[in-house]
Amino acid sequence: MQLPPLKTEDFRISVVLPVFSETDSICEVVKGLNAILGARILEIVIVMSPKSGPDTRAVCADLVKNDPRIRLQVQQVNPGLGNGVREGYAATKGNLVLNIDSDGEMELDTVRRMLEKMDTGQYDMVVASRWMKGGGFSGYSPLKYVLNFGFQQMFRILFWTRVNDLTYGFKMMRGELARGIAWEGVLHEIACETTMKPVKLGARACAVPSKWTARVQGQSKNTFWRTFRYVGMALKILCRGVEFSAPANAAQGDRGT
Ligand SMILES: Nc1nc2c(ncn2[C@@H]2O[C@H](COP(=O)(O)OP(=O)(O)OP(=O)(O)O)[C@@H](O)[C@H]2O)c(=O)[nH]1
Ligand SMILES: [Mg+2]
Repeated sequence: MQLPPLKTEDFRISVVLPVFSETDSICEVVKGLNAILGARILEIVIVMSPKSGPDTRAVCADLVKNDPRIRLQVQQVNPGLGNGVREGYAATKGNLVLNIDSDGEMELDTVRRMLEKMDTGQYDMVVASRWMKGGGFSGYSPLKYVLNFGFQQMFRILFWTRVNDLTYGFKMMRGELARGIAWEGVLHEIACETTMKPVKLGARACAVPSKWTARVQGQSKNTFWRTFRYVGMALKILCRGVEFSAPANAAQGDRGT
């Protein structure tokens, strides 16, 4: 596949920010992104779960009130982060889409490194990697750590990619990919799907180091058992390949090239 070149001065970034039970960390993420990306932010699409509590709702409403680029979307199809991210992607208009969690676990400085890679014009997707030198985990479950390591080793070979964090939902990709690929993940497996499908399509992908630090508020919904959904998704993509969402979008035109 080959996407048309995108010049640095033309970057218009849509941020997709899924929200479930967070409050303060949402504001910190928005503030941090504004400091790093500034005028390159076209929009911030907050996709809030319909099950979010009043505190979370109030924080989101406040953010929208204070910045016209921020939109609040209540997730239509529930449950699941996957449905939320898909609705967020579909609503974007930017030529770059940044996917970042609102729980404060993702290192904001990584976005600078993503931009540097995008600036080179050599990549369609830049993925944050906790497994690169300079990245890492702090406060991660030891069992999940071991399982995650094994997953990376196996699927990196099967997908034949240098991207060495295939399960992380923190990434920047071309808008054509975010809106053009038919995403299927319902729960947290969307995190690996959104890297594996572009890689499988032949998108030019690279990774940048990133530190993960366990949240200090709200609850993770990513239970141990959901880990196995990642394996199911990866195998499905390997066996069935990748489909496109709508005939009219740009990525479809690149199919097979
Ligand atoms: N819209 C929406 N957002 C969600 C949903 N579930 C989780 N989120 C958000 O998605 C992000 C990631 O969710 P977590 O449950 O922390 O999952 P995770 O970070 O992949 O998993 P951990 O490694 O355990 O932290 C957070 O910003 C949550 O607020 C959901 O059902 N709908
Ligand atoms: Mg989390």
